[in-house]
Amino acid sequence: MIIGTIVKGIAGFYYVKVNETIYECKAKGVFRNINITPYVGDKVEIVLLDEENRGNIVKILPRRNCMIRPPASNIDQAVIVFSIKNPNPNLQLLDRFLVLAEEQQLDIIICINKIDLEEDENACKDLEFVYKKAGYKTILTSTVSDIGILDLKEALANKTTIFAGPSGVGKSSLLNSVNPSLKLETGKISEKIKRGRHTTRHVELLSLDNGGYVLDTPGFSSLSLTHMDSVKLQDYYREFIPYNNSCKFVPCSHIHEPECKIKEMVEKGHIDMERYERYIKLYNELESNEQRRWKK
Ligand SMILES: Nc1nc2c(ncn2[C@@H]2O[C@H](COP(=O)(O)OP(=O)(O)O)[C@@H](O)[C@H]2O)c(=O)[nH]1
Ligand SMILES: [Mg+2]
Ligand SMILES: [Zn+2]
Repeated sequence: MIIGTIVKGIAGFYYVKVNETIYECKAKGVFRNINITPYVGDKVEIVLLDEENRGNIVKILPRRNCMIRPPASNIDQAVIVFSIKNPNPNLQLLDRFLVLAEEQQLDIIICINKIDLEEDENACKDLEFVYKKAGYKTILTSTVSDIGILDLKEALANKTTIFAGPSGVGKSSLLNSVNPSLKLETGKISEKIKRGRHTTRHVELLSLDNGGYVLDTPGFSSLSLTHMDSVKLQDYYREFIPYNNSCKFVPCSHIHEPECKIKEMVEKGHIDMERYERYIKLYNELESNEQRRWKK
């Protein structure tokens, strides 16, 4: 029995890595009948068809988790990359990435890149502090000044990691610094050329030389959370969790209700005020999505 990992899928072919060999496989009709599509990240059983590394996928082993966008399974952790400058951090977007990663129950590392561009050292530290205090592991990096790269590399060893974050923050550059043989394309210009050529974007797990896999995603400038219920949102704010069920009203949205523990903690400075304000904004957005759905 041969078990491998799907590292890439293009036009009906799945590339399955078994040790250091890649097998080009098709998924037999049996999956279509049970309505399962193989995903990058899937552990699969294959049978070989010939001596030329071609095979068939005959079984998908149970998934630990599964994401729709990008379509991938068995992801251990997310590295959410933002840059301190060029582009400036959009914290509303960062919080959305965090909410999505929390929903998927991924381990999370926040990477603040391009710190070489910020003369005021405190600006990086202050941003880092907000998220450290909320309970996140953070890494400050620069691919130009070679800062934080070893820490990042260590965090990726033997794990499957998705790199997420807006376009242009340095995701591909960071991966190249961690593992130079990847030779990923970087820079806005190359992305524009790619789009112009209508090259189809495919999802691919890249192998690192320290046993890890990474998924480099194209940047997102916005993230829709339309599938999410407003009442669930608070579960994805780590700093709220210690006060679960401590409010007078249960459930409590932590917005309008009196004697709300979360509001008290914000007033006392134990929870970051601006992150709480972004929570309210996101909550209101989810709630108005729901009202729109009900009206239909
Ligand atoms: N100053 C500075 N520029 C960086 C750093 N990392 C990446 N860049 C630049 O930022 C641009 C976008 O990088 P890229 O890796 O393509 O970003 P991606 O879209 O997130 O993959 C490129 O021009 C890189 O050279 C960094 O640490 N410092
Ligand atoms: Mg990139
Ligand atoms: Zn409350």
